[in-house]
Amino acid sequence: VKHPLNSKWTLWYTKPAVDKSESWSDLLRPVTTFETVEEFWAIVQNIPEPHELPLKSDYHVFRGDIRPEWEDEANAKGGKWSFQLRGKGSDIDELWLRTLLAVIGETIDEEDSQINGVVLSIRKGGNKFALWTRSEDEQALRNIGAKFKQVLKLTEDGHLEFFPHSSANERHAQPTIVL
Ligand code: M7G
Repeated sequence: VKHPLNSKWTLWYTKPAVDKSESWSDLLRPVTTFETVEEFWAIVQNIPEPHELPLKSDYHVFRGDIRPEWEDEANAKGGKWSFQLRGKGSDIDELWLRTLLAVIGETIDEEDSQINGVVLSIRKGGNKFALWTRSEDEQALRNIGAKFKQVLKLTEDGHLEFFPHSSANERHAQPTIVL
């Protein structure tokens, strides 16, 4: 018996650039699609864990046909809740799995799905987790942010930041909400 998820999801991978001529769209590729719990676990068991990924790579898990890009019409009016893991001590593999389960299990926003996808970015300055949302509705975002903090086991305030995609190209974009 297979246990269907609420949505179909696609895992995308951004590979690190080897030289500067490679653009964002050269590096981003869909890897696989899943729509049941069983398919999800089969994928998780067969892909590198976050701690094995190279610097400057990303995993993206997005709903249905939504591309993990600001330009996709589902993302255009939304933004992301972003958390940067600083220092050692946190288990990135565990936090990523907890985040994925919360997203595909739809436990973060139970009513209408504000969440389009989730991104893990492997970066020198600290790995990042980002939850991409459909809109900028502040109350909905605060509710989602509070749940995301629980998933990431964040006990203090000030570590979760919301950035609208409309500011994605600004050099010194400031978060519009901090939790
Ligand atoms: P990032 O991974 O969001 O930031 O974007 P970080 O590396 O500082 O952690 C890195 C670069 O990838 C951006 O400056 C863009 O050139 C490109 N890029 C990232 N995203 C998410 C997009 C996107 O959605 N659309 C386009 N066109 N480029 C993107």
